[in-house]
Parts: sequence; C-alpha cells; structure tokens
Amino acid sequence: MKFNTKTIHGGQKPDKAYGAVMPPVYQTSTYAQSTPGGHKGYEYSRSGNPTRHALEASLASIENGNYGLAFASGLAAIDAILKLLKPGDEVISTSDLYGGTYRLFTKIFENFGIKFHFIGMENATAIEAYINSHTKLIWVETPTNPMMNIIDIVTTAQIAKKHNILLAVDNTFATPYLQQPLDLGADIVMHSVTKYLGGHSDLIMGAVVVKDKDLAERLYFIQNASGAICGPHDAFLALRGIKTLHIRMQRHCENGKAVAEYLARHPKIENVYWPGLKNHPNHAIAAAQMSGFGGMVSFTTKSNSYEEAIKILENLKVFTLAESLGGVESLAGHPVSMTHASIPKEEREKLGIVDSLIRLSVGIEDESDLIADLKQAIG
Ligand code: P1T
Repeated sequence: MKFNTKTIHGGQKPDKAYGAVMPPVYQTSTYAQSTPGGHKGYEYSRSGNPTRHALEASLASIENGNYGLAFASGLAAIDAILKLLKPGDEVISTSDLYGGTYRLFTKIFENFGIKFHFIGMENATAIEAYINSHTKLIWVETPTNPMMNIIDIVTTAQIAKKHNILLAVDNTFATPYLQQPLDLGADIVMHSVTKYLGGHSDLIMGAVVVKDKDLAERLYFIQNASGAICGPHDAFLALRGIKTLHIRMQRHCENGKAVAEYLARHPKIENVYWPGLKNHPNHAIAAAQMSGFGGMVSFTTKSNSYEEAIKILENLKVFTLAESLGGVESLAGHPVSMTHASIPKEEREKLGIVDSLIRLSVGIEDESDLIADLKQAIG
C-alpha cells in the first residue's frame, strides 16, 4: 500500500458490529467478563481500548513500523521512551530541541540518575566522541525545533548500531509523509500527535512506533504500568486527522516554500531557517532523507530587536500568535519567551535562539493571504 492510501486505510477495518467505516468511540473504562478472565480481548481501558488500538494500528502503518503506541501527550510518549533506561545510563541528544523535551530530560530524568549530553549533530560523526559503555540512547529531533537543523538519520543510525545503542527520532516536524526514520535505520520514532498528525489544533497526544517486537513489549509494559494513555475520543480525532495528512502536508510544503522565499528576499530579515533553501547548511541531507521540506519556518530580523519581534507578532492578523504548530491554521511564536523559555538564556543563544527569532507554522490557507499578512506585519 502506498503512503496516501495508508493514511486512510492503514491498519483499519470496518467495525465488526455494524460495519461502521470509522471506528466507534469506545468511551468505556472497563469491559464485561463472563467469568474471571473471560473477555473479548479487552478488560480495562488503560491496558487497551478498541478506538485507541485502531489509531495505534494506523500510526504503525504510516511510519512503516510494526507496533504503535498512543500516549496522553508528546511529552508522555518521550517519558515512556526514557523509562526504558536505568540510573547510570547516558543519553546523547541534539542540543537544539523542543524546550519541553529539554526540561523533561534535565529537570526530571537527571534526578533519576540519567546523564544527558546535548550536542550539535549537524555533523553526525561528532556523536562518536560522546559514546561510552553507559550510552544507551541517541535522541534526535530533525528538523529541530526551532532552528530547523537537519540531522543525518542514516549516518546516526549506523553509529548507533555499531555501538548497540537505541536511536530515537522525534519526527514531529517532518511527519511520515516527508520522512520515515524507521526505514532510515532508527529504532524508535516518536510524535507529538498534537501537531501535524492531529492537524486541527484540537487535541494533545503523543505516539511511539517501533519495528522490533521485544522493544514494543517493553514500551507497552511502560504504557500500561505508568498509564499515560490517550482517551478514546482523542484517538478518534487523531485517526480522522491522519486521513488527510498527505494532502495537508502537500499544501504546508508549498506555503512553507512561498513564505521562506518571501522572507529570504525581505530587506529587514537577517536569517531564514527552512531546510528547502539552498543556503541551509544541511540542505543536501534534507533533500536526501525528506521528500519535501515542510511548513515550519523560523527567521530573525536585521535589528535583532526583541521589541521589533514582539511588534511583528502583535501585527499579524492571519497568523495567530500561539504556542504549538502543525494545524491547518498558520501560527506564529516567539521561542525565547514561549516554547523555549525553559532553556537557560546562555544555552539558547549558543543555539541561535536569539531575541528576534520568530517561528512560523505555515498553515494551509491561501498563500497570497499569508504573504500579505507578513508584509503588513514586518513593514
Ligand atoms: O505538546 P506535546 O504534545 O506534549 O509534545 C511535545 C513536543 C515534542 N516534540 C516536539 C518536536 C514538539 O514540538 C513538541 C511540542 N511543541 C510545542 C508545543 C511547540 O510549540 O513547539
């Protein structure tokens, strides 16, 4: 089955009871048993729910994995992956990553004796210097949030395999429409389903997909034991969102390109970060591992003034000033004061997350309205 068919049919069968084409929302916590243990495959909704299972099968299908697991949020999904580790284990992570992931790693998991190395991975071979006998996980976000750095998944996977280390890729920005990390050698792919997979800014959810059965069983144990599952209604919404992922992503890519190229020509703009631009440092790697460049675009102004960035954000009318990304509507954010405020200023600035940095999640509205909005807001 091709990707555009999988988004609609992958892992899906009409409901057994009445042939409903969409899986019903099984809004139930528990299931009747005829005798202790005598049930029809479900006994308690933390352990399993038919609507969630339909979504999990869809997630596995679109990521070319064998097992999907859905969680209460993207961070709950990351939390579950990190719980594969033990005190004393070490993780090598991209230094530029979602602020909430950084906060989870440094403020929660460091307290449990896990050590993190945050490094620039734009040259993937840099990873080897940080590997030792305690290294158990390499954590990669690509494209990164918010600097749109690109990490070479194939090379990173080769390094991980050589040293018997798990490689997890946060595929939230690219989505499986543009990039399929498991096929490139990653062991684990993770999503904030809240973003492009859901696609309509109406739910919070996370996902993990793997190929390996043993890894899936360990993750399922954590999902059930820690309990950060998503509810059936959210699972239904995510399934509905995934059915249009491919056509939404086509438009996100087209509009992302138009916005990035407009900003790159604008006299007041200093840097534009979008992997489709020829001058992006890892454009060639992006072109090799992604089938398009997506709708996330970050930029800085020549003045690098905090006040000017705030003014631009306040002036925008079609773009909504808000956290999050990946919905049909265009959003704009200020990483320094919003999504990445939990990263210390010194660290942020080393990564390029400066006062004037604005991050756009370019939606699927008419391109000309988006460009006109940026024009009037930037001046
Ligand atoms: O918000 P949640 O569903 O828990 O997902 C966390 C998360 C994980 N990974 C990436 C790459 C993300 O961007 C996020 C969430 N990001 C935002 C809310 C944001 O505005 O960047």
